[in-house]
Amino acid sequence: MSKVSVVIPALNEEEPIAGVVRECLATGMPGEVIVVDNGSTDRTAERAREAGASTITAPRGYGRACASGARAVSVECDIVVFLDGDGSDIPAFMPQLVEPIARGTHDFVIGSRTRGKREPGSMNFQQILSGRIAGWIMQLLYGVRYTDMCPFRAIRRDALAKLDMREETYGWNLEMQMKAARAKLRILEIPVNHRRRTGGESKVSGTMRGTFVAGARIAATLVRVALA
Ligand SMILES: Nc1nc2c(ncn2[C@@H]2O[C@H](COP(=O)(O)OP(=O)(O)OP(=O)(O)O)[C@@H](O)[C@H]2O)c(=O)[nH]1
Ligand SMILES: [Mg+2]
Repeated sequence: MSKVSVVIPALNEEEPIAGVVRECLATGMPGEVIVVDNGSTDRTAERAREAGASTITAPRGYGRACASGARAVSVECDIVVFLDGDGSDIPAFMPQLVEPIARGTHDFVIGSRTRGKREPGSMNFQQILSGRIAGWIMQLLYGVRYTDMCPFRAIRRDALAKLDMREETYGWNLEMQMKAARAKLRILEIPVNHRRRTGGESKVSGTMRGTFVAGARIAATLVRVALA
């Protein structure tokens, strides 16, 4: 039996976080759920613990949160699952992400929201388009097929450790996809449904500033990793 650890980056998500943790646990898959609190000023950590997660803190930055979570998993962990803390990813898809790795046929399984059913308003046009464009570029670079930069994904822990992840903010997700392809991991993309965040406020796609900062970081990551 593979041991699954779930890592959830969360910054000021006191409304949605408990539901996300409970839905993860309800799948029966995770041995642990780790919520990485990036210095929230609300009750995110408390709510996460009440729902059954353990919590750690990390400096600001999406990538720093994910990296800290990956370092904090138990020694028995074989598979690390990442998803957002805002309730937009649907934990019920976790078995579909984990099983190909547990069976030994794949090393990295990533969701695709653009191939799944999306609740209206859950992804904006820029997010859909940027995921597609990044996918086309990665196809040219590495011959892989990605249609999204979905945060909901599962990866073998030892494979992740070898990727030497560096991105500290919004480039993290794309960096993992590029490095997984470059390392010739056995990759599978599966459609996952997606919904609007279940409470709280958007930090990225919902604001002009967030969209611009994240977009610039993602573009810089694409160039940096491609040239490395
Ligand atoms: N911006 C930001 N988000 C973080 C950080 N650490 C963790 N997060 C989490 O990263 C996830 C993605 O952020 P969201 O605000 O949902 O961004 P988004 O998905 O583009 O926006 P929505 O459309 O509102 O879902 C959430 O779970 C945040 O709580 C951080 O340092 N900065
Ligand atoms: Mg979100």
